[in-house]
Amino acid sequence: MSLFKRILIANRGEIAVRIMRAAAEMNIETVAIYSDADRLALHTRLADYAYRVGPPPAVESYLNIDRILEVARQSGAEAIHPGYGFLAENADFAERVAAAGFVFIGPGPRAIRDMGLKTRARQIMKKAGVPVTPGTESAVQSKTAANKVADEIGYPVLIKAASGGGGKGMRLVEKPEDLPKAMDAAAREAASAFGDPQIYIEKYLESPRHIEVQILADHFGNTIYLNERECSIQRRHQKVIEEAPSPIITATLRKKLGEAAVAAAQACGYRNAGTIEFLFDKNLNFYFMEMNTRLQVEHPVTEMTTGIDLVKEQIRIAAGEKLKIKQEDVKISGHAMECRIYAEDPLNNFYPSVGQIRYLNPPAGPGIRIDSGVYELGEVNVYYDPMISKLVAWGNDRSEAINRMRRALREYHITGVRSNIPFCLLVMNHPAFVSGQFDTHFITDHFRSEDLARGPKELKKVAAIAAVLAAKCQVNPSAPSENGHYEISPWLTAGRQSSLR
Ligand code: MV4
Repeated sequence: MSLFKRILIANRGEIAVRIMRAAAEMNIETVAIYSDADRLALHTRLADYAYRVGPPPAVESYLNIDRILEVARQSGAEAIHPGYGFLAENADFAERVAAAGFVFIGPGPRAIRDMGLKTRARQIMKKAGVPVTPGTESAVQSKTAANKVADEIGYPVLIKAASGGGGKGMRLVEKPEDLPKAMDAAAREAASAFGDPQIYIEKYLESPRHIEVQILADHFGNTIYLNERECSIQRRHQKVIEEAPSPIITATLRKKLGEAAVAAAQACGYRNAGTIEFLFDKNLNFYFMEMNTRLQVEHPVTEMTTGIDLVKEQIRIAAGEKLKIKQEDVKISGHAMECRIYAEDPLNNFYPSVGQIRYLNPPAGPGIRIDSGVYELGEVNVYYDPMISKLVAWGNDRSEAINRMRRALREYHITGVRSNIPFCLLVMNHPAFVSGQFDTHFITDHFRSEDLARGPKELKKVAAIAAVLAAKCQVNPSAPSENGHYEISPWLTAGRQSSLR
């Protein structure tokens, strides 16, 4: 049994780089694809081979299936890793990759298709005995039928898009009078976002936590769970901070949850790496929400606490190897925390901030891992996701991981583009976050954009005063003093606890 000689990575940014690193350690050559906007990008530079696929818009480049398959043929790649986003959960792509004679490093098209249809996924999970939220297992066809179901399960209810995910086409309904209008709005939004107006109904859980389970399944019927990730800290359905393990999961609950995840994977004939997302209510009851049929952004926190390289496992499974890891080999070592670093301005409603990175000092040192897609003097462009890196901190326990993350966030200096680093620090210092007692409403409950913007306006005045003083005193913070010797500048020590002055 031999692994691949060369694989193509149908993605960009930090995840393309992450996949290349696994391949390089396995002595597998890598083929990058790049759009015109990414000619000088990190993933383009780090690959063994790089092929242009098209102009910047994703539909013409990273989503261009014909062109990607043509590059796969030209480059002599044997397998294709889709990463996340773009074509990762496109069943037609998985099918066409196989039909063209390449190995798709991911699940089969049937599992992708079944899990992509939320109603179908609910049917499969219910049948397999995996708990699902009360609601319908098929699309609601009429307002009469919807009224009946909503009355049975009780208000509030949530209308969701059958082909949805990620919160689009979702409507919360508090009382029966609001149901017809909400159904129309949800169907309209679903049709425009997913090309499918079908909707279904679920009982609404008021303040759930989002906890998901990583699984691995090989082609020989072996499926294992690699424990959970806590992903409740989200903003507009975008995860911001993830951690493993979840602060609320006990060993007994972990086993029950893990076994439910394995049952879910087996029920849809799953192969390769996948994630089952669950919602937890206040009483620690959990319900299947969705299955993500791909490698996820937050996979590093699982890697850092289990010691398992998920991308290498994906490649080995796709190459037809048997899983070497047994369930009893999966242990949890310490605690890992991930902050997604976005080129977004938290002072301006998290609006994307693009341009050249003029200066970059990423943190390092004990327990720190950075998966980054950028470099100093590189460009952050407008065409793709504004996430530029993932900062991961490992500690022996949650408290050490948080302290290490705080230290790393303070070390992380980026200029040229704004980032959410200061916001991540606010979360790391928030008592509700530190206590571990939070739910999916954490960011809306504790932060308002007016408040985020206010403090720094006052700081701007201080900065202006400092600039005037510096000019008046003709101070150059890095020049030697009159006697010609360099001294530790008061500009560097001002405001510090250290007494070095
Ligand atoms: C829910 C829910 C409450 N009850 N379903 C949000 C995205 C989509 N994947 C499903 N989502 C939710 N489904 C029921 N029955 C609350 C959410 C939800 C949410 C879930 C996870 C993380 C953040 C969230 C933010 C708002 C709503």
